[in-house]
Amino acid sequence: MKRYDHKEIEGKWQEKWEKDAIYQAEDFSKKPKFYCLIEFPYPSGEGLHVGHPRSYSALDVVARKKRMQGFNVLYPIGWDAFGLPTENYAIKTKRKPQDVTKENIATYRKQLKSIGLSFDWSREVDTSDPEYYKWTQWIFLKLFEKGLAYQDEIAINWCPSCKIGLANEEVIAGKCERCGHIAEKRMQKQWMLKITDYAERLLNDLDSVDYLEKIKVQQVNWIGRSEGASIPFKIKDGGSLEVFTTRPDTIFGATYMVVAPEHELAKSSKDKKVKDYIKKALAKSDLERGELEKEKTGVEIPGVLAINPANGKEIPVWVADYVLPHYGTGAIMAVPAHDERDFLFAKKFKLPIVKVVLPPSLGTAVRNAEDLAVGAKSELRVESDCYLGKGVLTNSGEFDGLGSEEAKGKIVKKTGAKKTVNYKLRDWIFSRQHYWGEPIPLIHCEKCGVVPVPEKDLPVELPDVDAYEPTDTGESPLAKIDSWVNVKCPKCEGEAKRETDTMPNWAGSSWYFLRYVDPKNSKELADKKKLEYWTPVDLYNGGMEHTTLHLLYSRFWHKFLFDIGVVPTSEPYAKRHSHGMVLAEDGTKMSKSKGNVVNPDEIVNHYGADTLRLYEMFMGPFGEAIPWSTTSMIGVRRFLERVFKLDKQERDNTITHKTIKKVTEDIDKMKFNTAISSLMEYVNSGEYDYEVLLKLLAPFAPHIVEELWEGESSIHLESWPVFDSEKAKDEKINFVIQVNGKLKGTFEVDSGLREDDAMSLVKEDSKFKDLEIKKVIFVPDRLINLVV
Ligand code: ANZ
Ligand code: ZN
Repeated sequence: MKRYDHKEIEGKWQEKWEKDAIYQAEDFSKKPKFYCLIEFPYPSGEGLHVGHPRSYSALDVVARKKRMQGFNVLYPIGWDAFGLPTENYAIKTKRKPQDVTKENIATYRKQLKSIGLSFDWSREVDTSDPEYYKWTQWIFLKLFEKGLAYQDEIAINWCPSCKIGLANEEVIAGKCERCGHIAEKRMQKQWMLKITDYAERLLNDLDSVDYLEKIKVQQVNWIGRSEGASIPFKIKDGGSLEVFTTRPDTIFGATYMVVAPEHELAKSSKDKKVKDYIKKALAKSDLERGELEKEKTGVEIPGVLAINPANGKEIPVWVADYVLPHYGTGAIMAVPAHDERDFLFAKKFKLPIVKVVLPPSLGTAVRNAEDLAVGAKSELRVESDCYLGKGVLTNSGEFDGLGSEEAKGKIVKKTGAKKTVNYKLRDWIFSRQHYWGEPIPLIHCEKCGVVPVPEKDLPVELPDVDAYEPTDTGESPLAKIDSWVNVKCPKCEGEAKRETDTMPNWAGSSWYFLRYVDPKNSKELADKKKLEYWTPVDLYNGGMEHTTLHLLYSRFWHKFLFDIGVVPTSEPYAKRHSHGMVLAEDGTKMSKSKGNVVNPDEIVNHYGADTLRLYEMFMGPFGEAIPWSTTSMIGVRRFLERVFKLDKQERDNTITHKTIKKVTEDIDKMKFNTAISSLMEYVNSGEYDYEVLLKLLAPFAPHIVEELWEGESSIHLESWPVFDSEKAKDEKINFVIQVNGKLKGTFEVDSGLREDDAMSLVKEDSKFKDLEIKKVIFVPDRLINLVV
């Protein structure tokens, strides 16, 4: 009996697959296409993390199964290669980021190949390759041409010690990520992209895509559409102050007003206290300022009184940093009886609190609140005299007794307000003052202004220099490289200077999936026919942390490219899924400093790529964070050892058809762990069909099955087993759910329901989802009892 020697087996087949190019996608094939995409990695100096293979193996499973089902699959890979860690490392070691990047990519490529993923390596892209970023720059020029790129003076994070502008992600808890010095705010000219022009479409078109619900919810909240009204308040000595409110019905309770420290009304005050306050407030980040828990601060602007248009009362105007400058009008009417932040503020500064909305009656309020969507619980806070819900008006003159909704419309009319829509979404800050990014392809000419680099001169390549350091002015390091900066103006041929800001590393990743379709095209970003064949992406998997930035940015660029006729669809991804993190054994995040990082190379070496892949798919539900467990990983290895020694036999029995059905459907639902459990049960039953077993296992553990396969060509070119639905049909049973032994309901389910499937049914049911379950008793085909 031969030994399961994973090293020999895996190396041998990886070489053969590569030689035979069996995973190459074919443009325009007659087969149905399937475009399967993972978020391409940033090739950091640290190499691959065991978290990477979780997502890559999962989509590899999907890709391999789809291929066996007769699809022409595109499963590509590339490098998101621009970025700060590389730049910082290069500065520290006095090397070129180009060279460091090349080395890192080589390491990643080797590591990924050792896992046996079925990528089409012939389509590799690298965002830092001038042949690639030529097209990133081209897209920028199109945005500029259409008025969607503009320059603005905005507050950026600034480290006074490193003398450098920091991206938001470089500010950790208010401090510079490099040196730990407190980051300040500083005004600087930045290129901005008008993503806000697309806010409405980015929101509405979520209806047309199949994203996990939690992903949609996050995008909806991030876009933050809010309907309300702009109401003008007269200022006693002339002028007016416009506020944005979602609750015009509370206007009789507006006992003071607040403007943001950036607001003209605040800035024009000569008062020393006001001036001092503004200075301090401007140094804080929006995040710090917006927090509800934070102690409220503010000062009254002396000599300024506003007139409440509803009742003619004179009310004071304050400046406070809890009002943000870029939302609504940067000014509010404060209604402390019905808004929590206003309430805390009014308590602290002893401002009057006037109740103007009563809960319809506590009973109905409770019921209504329960009917409301997520987050509505706070509506119920009646405690501390601050009632946030809608209700019946009181202390509101002629409007007393009206319901909130009806009153809103009438009050908007009476006060001469306008209905308005606001978005939380801000324009995208697109400038970075760094070296290692795509140069923004613009030229500044004294005579002609900002002139785009002509298309024929793209790419604007980064200058090849031995050393570059941050400047002390906050400008990009490129600003010091005279030979690169000084150019002729493309319009008037006079002396001009290049733009020295570079793009953020969200740029290259906003369209890379389009380049995979046609990676070597030198005439356009991708051939139109190929785009029509391959796009949209059928399945895109990535981390939840990319939901609001990357996912929204790339949807925005895609919509823009659609509008100018470059791509055939207005949405880039038909379906979006996300994976959970792989945690350290103790349940904490793996980190170098804690020394709890599992190195995938070692696992591949000692246990084999198939074990790593199968274990990562088996460790738990794909969407959840799961701690690494060496013990269960070894269990998975034992399973493969067992498979290696199985007898060859043929069976056409019920369990075979049921297993095919279960594995097929579970892969479609991305429930990889339960698919693997059923394969384990299939082996345990002893009644397996050997060929069927190998084929079903092929997407998960591609090397070992290839070794065991005795067909003429690769098992991965075989077709996926099909089941006879009659034979695979389950008997229906009434499955009982108990809580603490009491009957709480029944589900009609297929017999043979497993415990984890029963638990997911229970969790999907709103009746049970908030229970704190202490223990679960599971009786197969009869009941599940939750002890709480
Ligand atoms: C009066 C009022 C009474 C409000 C009340 C709320 C409840 P969303 O839903 O997030 O859009 N607001 C307006 N502009 C602001 C700014 N620049 N900074 C901080 N807060 C601002 O929130 C809209 C509400 O947030 C507005 O409605 C306003 O407070 C406040 F019982 O006006 B409201
Ligand atoms: Zn010029």
